[in-house]
Amino acid sequence: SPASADPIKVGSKNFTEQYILGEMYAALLENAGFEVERKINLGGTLIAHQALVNGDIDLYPEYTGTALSAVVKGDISPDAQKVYETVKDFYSKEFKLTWLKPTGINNGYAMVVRKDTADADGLKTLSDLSKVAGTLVMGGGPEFPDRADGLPGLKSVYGIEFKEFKQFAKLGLRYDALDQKSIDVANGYATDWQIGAKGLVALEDDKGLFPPYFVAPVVRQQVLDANPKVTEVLESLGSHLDNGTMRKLNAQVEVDHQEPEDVAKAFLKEIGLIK
Ligand code: PBE
Repeated sequence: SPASADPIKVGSKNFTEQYILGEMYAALLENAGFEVERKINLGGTLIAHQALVNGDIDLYPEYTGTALSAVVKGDISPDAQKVYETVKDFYSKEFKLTWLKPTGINNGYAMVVRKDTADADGLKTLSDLSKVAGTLVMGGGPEFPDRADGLPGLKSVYGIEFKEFKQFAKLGLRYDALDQKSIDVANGYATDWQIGAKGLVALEDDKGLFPPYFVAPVVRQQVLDANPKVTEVLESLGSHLDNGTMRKLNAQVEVDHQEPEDVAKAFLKEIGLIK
């Protein structure tokens, strides 16, 4: 039985995939006999990170490239292992936080356009986009204007400056706005079900602005020290998740309107990790 009587506080950021992953971590821990407190849907990256540093939560799912760009502010590399080691070392030294092993989900930004836009302007890559960006309206999330892997990176690496940037707190609304042609470009996420379902074109990052974004549980070291089993329990998820699987799970919540907790538990049962 667990060494610590304190509940383990599981957090997440504020979008569907995060709710599902947070619920998976919570269900795995409960299945292993730990008491869990859920603090799902905290807010954006820096809010979740601060909650972890403060001990308001004990763990949440984060993406290696996100930590590299938004927290570590390190040099972008296309090498997934190198990015992982960079953020893991930094978090350990700076915050006493431990990055457990990542899953197979690499959920990076996907700059997407409608097929008619791609056809009209011959767009395949972000370099192609740079030639017409001044005539296009972009829609993105609240973190995108400031993050190094957001608008500043598009400008410095590709010289991309849009006619206008519209901010959307809820990702789903960006896809509606693309449909309605009130925006021309959106910062999709690689695991969004909409990219395939709506026949959108994801532009190739031909100059390597974006790093890899593999997701892993980030956990307070103190909690791992008190509960050594937590590492094994959370890492059991590793090989079972990839982008295709995550897109399907995201659709079960956003299209089929199932609860993230139910989606998470049904998946864990299906792959035999919980009863
Ligand atoms: N991402 C894509 C975003 C969301 C998914 C990893 C770049 C992030 O949370 O940082």
